Amino acid sequence: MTGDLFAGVTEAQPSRETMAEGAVLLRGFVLARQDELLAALREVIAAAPFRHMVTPGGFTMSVAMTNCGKVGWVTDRRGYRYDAGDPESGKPWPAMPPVLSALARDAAEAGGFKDFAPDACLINRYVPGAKMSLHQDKDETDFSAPIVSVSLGLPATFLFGGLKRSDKTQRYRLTHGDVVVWGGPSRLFYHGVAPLAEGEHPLLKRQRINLTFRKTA
Ligand code: MD3
Ligand code: FE
Repeated sequence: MTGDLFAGVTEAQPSRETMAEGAVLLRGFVLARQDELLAALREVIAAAPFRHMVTPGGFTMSVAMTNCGKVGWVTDRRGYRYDAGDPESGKPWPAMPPVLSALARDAAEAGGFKDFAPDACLINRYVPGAKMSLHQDKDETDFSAPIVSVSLGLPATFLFGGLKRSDKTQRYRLTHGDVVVWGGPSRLFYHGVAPLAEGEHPLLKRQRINLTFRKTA
């Protein structure tokens, strides 16, 4: 459909931009399959609703979270970890829907990482004002696998630093349908999300949802 007069809404050609060594931004990568993705996401959220977890330091996170996959990321007063069970329900996390694993695999390949097979998908929900402070993702054991992140709904300002907390941060605006693949040297870079601005997204209303696909073991 390249060159189609009506390209631009859901069939625009995705673009590819390098943010740092190993970090690739694929703008609009989700759009062609967003309906299937959102339908699968709704089922996951019905089975494992969003909740605000507590950090080991005792702070309730402004971002609400849930998971799907073999394991899910959890935090409580005891620490951060991946767990096969949802602590709220006592049941296993919902399985990762095939449309989600296929999206992660295809995006990783487009970013230069073949055969990505995530065992966890952390689902973050931001409402205006919610933020995520600068951190590293290092609760996984295999840092050779990338992390694939998917942004849906309201736009966010993403902060992207370096290997040290004190490294200067770059800012990127991530919008509905964008995917970022974080591998190689960027896998352990500090990153965060600035407080979400007010707004209303046509499909997701007053929220931003971010998916991060991980290979934890
Ligand atoms: C860079 N989530 O869940 S996604 C997280 O938008 C998280 O909800 C943010 O950071 C969000 O841990 C950012 C982008 C992201 C995810 C993982 C990374 C960037 C990353 C791992 C290494 C380097
Ligand atoms: Fe992170």
